[in-house]
Amino acid sequence: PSEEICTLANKLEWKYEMINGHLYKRLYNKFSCLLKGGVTIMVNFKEDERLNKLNHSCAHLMAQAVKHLYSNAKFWVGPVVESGFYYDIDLGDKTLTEEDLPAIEKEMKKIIKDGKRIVRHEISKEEALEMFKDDPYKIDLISRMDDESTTISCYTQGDFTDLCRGPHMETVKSCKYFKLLKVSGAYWKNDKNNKMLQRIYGVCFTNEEDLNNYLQELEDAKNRDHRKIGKDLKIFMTNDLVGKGLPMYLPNGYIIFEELEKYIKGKERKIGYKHVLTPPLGNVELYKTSGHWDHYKDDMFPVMHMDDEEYVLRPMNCPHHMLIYKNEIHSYRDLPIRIGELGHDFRYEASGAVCGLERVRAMCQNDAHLFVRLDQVGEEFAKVVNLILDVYKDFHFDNYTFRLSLRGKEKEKYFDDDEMWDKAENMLRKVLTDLKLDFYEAEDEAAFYGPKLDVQIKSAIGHDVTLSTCQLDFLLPERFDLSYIDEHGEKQRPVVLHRAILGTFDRFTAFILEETKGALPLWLSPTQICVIPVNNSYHLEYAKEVENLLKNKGIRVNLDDREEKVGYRMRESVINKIPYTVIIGNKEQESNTISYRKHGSNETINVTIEEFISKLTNEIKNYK
Ligand code: TSB
Ligand code: ZN
Repeated sequence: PSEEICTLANKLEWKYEMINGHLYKRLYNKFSCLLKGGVTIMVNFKEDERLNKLNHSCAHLMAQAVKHLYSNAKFWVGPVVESGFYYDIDLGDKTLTEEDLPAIEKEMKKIIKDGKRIVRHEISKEEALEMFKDDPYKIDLISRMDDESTTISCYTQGDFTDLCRGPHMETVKSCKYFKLLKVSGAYWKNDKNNKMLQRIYGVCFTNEEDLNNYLQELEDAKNRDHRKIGKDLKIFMTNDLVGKGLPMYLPNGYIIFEELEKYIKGKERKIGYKHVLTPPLGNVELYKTSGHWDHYKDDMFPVMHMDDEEYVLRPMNCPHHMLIYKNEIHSYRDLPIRIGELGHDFRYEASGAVCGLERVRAMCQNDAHLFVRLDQVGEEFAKVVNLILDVYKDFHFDNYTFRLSLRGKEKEKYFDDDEMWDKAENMLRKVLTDLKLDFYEAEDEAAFYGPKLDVQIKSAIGHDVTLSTCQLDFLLPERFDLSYIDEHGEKQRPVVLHRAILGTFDRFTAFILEETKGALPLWLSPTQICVIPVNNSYHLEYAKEVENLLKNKGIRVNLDDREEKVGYRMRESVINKIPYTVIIGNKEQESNTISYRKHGSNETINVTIEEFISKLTNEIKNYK
């Protein structure tokens, strides 16, 4: 990108782009900006030459320090990545841990202080082979360089020489503001049959402020990670004995699940959805009929053989819903028919991709299939988009983007019918344009049966994932031979919209935990109120009375009558992100009132119990 674009992009949170006469808007994030069709503009590390060079030099500096500490160290490659650098190192039998990093950092600082120049020199391939003859990794690299006449560059700083294309800073002194971040194992050449090397990650900046800001950002992301919050607040757990990607909701998590269920079903019922319950597995024939077998098998758990039949855990609920629609004859007047389900689905997600509640192998979708006439597609789609916006407003979400997900070039992944795809994609594009929605287009992100409107969000650790989705499908009605009777008594095919507003309860929970940093709104909080009697001998009875009054109103209360100091119990209530902490002491008891503190505030407010209850019920009702 031109310098102009970079400057602009840095200034704007949103990036605008004119493509085929349409204006696209895309949330701009600090490191990369995905425009359309996979064009990625990298700023910061990739675009800033100096930072690039600096991080590269810092990788060499780290390698030199490692060599000082571990004389048997052999080095593979040390590239600059989007946020810093890493180096893959063979340390024999030694497996590094994070505890080894401070010593390496210390040695790096010593080298910086020594302040050697970084000097480039060029040698022939033959000389290089001789120079690195004891280093199989370098020999591997050199051997793959073009031909005998290639000149190879090396960089030397003090007692350390590394093969490198460069460019580098002039002296190691420049690498003053660095930090080693983590270590991990990495197979040589990414092949699990090869030796596991030690990969050390680090980052380097031109000044202390940038480094500190970056480290603070990393720290914030770590604290916002739903896996940490989910553990701290006892929301879910995983255990390898159960299996990868199979989280278990603890009592607190199950309350969130139930509240979300009540919430979304209530909204859906109001606008004409009917909910059903269908089994989470089905005959393979069902998925052969739907097309999942041809296009989605790799994402499914393997077949179970039962008697003479074959069954699979379902990856989606659509086939079941198609048959529910087909169970009755429908008139054009009955449409749209909206069949919703909290459908339990199973997908064989790659083990490296599963992540807490964000990407699981057993999930529960907030799913629905809408059966509509062709002339109702636009209106029904608009209703789904409005429902999404309505829900996001209740949750105060505003960090998301709309993506029109289209078919990609790998045609075998998608149902093969060019005409159907063109029709669906054009129709969807028109619907979105008519809705004046800001969206960008992405190829190879469609479902196998049709294009989608996806709502993309960013997780704390930077994953770009889909939350809500609404999909246009001409295929499944065909495959299941669905019909309705039109006004002339003729059979017609309905169109299907697949949609999930919360996506899955799993991913939604992950997202809301990260958005709120665990401080959930009152209506969703597992424990809504913590009641603390100052002194059990005097105040316990009244505290219990308050507890019961709240409980009778359906409010989730925890009476903390442990023999601990008030300050300690209050702090714990804050750590557990409980929305309101109620303190009961002499004053409250005598005046028949309570004093409360709202999470995040230091103000203590004294009110009557009636006032408090009415405040709470009002807040709950309005999803505050
Ligand atoms: C909307 N048949 C449609 C349905 O009718 C469907 O299954 N669409 S989907 O494949 O896009 O999944 C729906 C939603 O589930 C996604 O938008 C996403 O929010 C969520 N989801 C998908 N895979 C996972 C997963 N592995 N873990 C958690 N949530 C997931
Ligand atoms: Zn579906």
